Amino acid sequence: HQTIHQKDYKVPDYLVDTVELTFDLSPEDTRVLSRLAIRSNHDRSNGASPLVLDGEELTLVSLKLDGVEVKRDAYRVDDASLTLLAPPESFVLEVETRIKPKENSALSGLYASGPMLCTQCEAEGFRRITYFTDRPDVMAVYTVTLRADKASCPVLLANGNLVDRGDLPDGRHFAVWHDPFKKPSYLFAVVAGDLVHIADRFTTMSGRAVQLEIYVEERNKDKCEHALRSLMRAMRWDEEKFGREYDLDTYMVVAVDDFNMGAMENKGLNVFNSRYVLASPESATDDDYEAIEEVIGHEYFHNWTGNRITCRDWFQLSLKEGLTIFRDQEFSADMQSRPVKRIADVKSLRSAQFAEDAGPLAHPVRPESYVEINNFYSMTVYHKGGEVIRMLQTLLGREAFRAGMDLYFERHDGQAVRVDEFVQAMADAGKRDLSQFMLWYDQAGTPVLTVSDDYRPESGSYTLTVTQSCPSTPGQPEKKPFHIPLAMGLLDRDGNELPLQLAGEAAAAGTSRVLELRGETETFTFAGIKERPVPSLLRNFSAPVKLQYPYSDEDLNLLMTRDSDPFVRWEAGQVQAVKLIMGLTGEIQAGRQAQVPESFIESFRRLLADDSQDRAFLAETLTLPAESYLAEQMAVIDPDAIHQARELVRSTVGRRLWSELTAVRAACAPKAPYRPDDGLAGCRRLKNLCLAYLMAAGGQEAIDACMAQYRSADNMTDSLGALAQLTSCACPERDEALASFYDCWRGDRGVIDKWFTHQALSRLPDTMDRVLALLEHPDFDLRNPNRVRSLVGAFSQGNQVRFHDAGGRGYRFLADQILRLNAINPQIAARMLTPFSRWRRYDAHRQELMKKELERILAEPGLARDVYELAAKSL
Ligand code: HT7
Ligand code: ZN
Repeated sequence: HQTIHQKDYKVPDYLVDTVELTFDLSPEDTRVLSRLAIRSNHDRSNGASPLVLDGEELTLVSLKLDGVEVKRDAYRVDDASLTLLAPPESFVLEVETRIKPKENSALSGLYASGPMLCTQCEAEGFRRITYFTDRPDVMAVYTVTLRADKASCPVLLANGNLVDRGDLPDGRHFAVWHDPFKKPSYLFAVVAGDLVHIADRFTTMSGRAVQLEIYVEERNKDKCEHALRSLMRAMRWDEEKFGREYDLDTYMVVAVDDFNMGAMENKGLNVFNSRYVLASPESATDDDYEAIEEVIGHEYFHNWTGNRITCRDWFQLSLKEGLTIFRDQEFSADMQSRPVKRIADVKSLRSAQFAEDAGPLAHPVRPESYVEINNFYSMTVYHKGGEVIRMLQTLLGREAFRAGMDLYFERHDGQAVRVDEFVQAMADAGKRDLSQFMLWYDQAGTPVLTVSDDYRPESGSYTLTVTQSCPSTPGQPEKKPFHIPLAMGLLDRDGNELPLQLAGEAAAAGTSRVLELRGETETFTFAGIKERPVPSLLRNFSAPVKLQYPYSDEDLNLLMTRDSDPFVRWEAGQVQAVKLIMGLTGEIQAGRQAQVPESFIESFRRLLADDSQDRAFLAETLTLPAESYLAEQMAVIDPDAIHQARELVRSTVGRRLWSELTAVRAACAPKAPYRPDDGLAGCRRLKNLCLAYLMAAGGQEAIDACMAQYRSADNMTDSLGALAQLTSCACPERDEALASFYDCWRGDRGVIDKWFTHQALSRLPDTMDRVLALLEHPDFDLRNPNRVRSLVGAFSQGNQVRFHDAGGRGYRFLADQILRLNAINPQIAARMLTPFSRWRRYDAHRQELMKKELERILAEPGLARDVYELAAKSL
């Protein structure tokens, strides 16, 4: 398998101005006629370069150049390309190919999903539809004619505007679509099938009417309203926050059940995984509603950050993905609670991206090389990439950042550019030198900030010394210091925020400021400090770094109760919880009696008694760090000891605070029938967290409370809140609830996914057997990515203690499924490999077992590029 390097980028030898495609659609056998207007883009003084068109899994039927059949000795075809040996300066190429959508289980290119045909072209799926220069810097104007059977395929959609439609002989019909915007092939899309839609109109800020349409299968028609409303909110938000207006007359979203990722931002025709469209009050949780709004927003925001301005090459993927993640995070923060959203984003970054950055698959936000680009749709490119954009906003301030965005749009609209062009626009607008900042794109690894301080009462000066370091990552043994924004404040012992005046400054500049770190070690001296302060560091998680400062318990309590920054308040609680659980883990490993200290229980008691706090924020504060995050804190991960220690804390809290938890739960009980937008999602979260602690305490009373909630729930959040607890309880009610849940929801794919997931997440020792049995369940289907994620993904990525069972059954199970998936859907197979990439972090015995499975995978003949790359790099 070949490695592609960023440094080898060359401008394309040929450009394509227009693409005319005609599809004769049928699931078994689709004919694709492509008419390309091509012109040379290279120096031809020494002769014409060959034109290499990418193509995979295609049957070539005919090839004409300017209307004349191309002679057999003038071109070459292999299983990855079609090469014209010496094409003229400018010409029209007509290529006819045939493809088999129904056999396409990789879900890349044109494939069948339920009663429809749809496409997925990012990153390199267009070449599975027709021969083309399938790279993002070749942008063309597309006209697409779709022909299909009218009865089975009444809806025919493609990008842009519908310009013609009509009937054909033999019960067929056609539609012609034209997209006036130049676009790269990865944004091409068609959808054809028996679909219905709901619609509304949106009037843009300049007064243009846009038709919004959500397409689904008939049975889902009443589940689209939330997606449509979310889209309208996203459109308005982008106008208000970034001055960006939608540019076509229609915006279509189609929900499909078989989809490799979350959704796809194809110009004017988004294709969505149905889990990010469909919602009804009975069947969707509060989290589902939030996720739909976020993903709908994300794909919409791509229209400017990704589509109007796209990537020059795939190494620049974070140009569109990091920026669009940042935009969707800001959108969600404005739609709900900003602090709670920030905490959720930081939690997921620290659990998953930090782990990626610390392992064998670590790569920079802008990778230097890849074997399979699909493997780089990673937490690093997306979420660390989003943090990099956020740091720019923190460094420049909101106003200059917005000016930088405007300048970027003004300079590069219609172009395929690099990350450098984006950062240059920011540098110019903010009048800043951002050359050192670019290291965030090109150096992998999570920097560690070690902070120490020194207070001098005699001079009233307080000095912070910050040292940064970054561990080696594959191919990058040494790192240069990063340019890091460190947002901070200082608190006196009563929790008052102190004015911040750096030595040499004439006056204090507020009580919160951003210190800029550039060198390996930096010192900052504050003047006029009357007593030793407590530093409030990394406010709002201003940089994706690990922070080390020797806080005392007293400092943490002060920050937790008094700091003005909600992130720091929450984080102070997490630091305490991590300290506690890691201590208990050590005791358990040493075979000593572990006990939760009284002070911890008391702090939870105080929190539960405080009804002034936002309920969702309180729920976050009372949630213990995830086992995956705790694992990251250990030199050698011991999943059993971590699990036992965390469970000990949960059960102690449950037992000792039984009445407080019961009271808070009762106070959160619903007073009116459920509505997803009733503003009580935080209440439901807190209530279900209390129930989880009660269940951790054990006993029939908790089980009865769980069953009562399960039976009486009028919404999925509460129903699952109870079911999730019952699945980890060795009691007859567990099977009763699971059976009743299945009977109630069989046929609803999204809900049955949850049924699989919660069984896979069960903490009970028989989980592996249950998962193996579920593999044989008639509803399990390895060809459906959501189902694979719901069982195989949930078990191996969300159930540390059972997956890492020292007997190695979890590992064998995962390797078996990866090998089966390799032949069906390599992208999904590769995604399932993540847990194995962390093998070095475990004890020698588990290392040996995981390594053996990786070797077994690598020995498989016909291993897909996707799986090969990750397995080989992991070893
Ligand atoms: N830009 C989209 C990426 C995507 C994708 C990538 C590889 C394989 C399948 C895929 N489906 C969608 C999604 C997004 O970030 O918006
Ligand atoms: Zn995206």
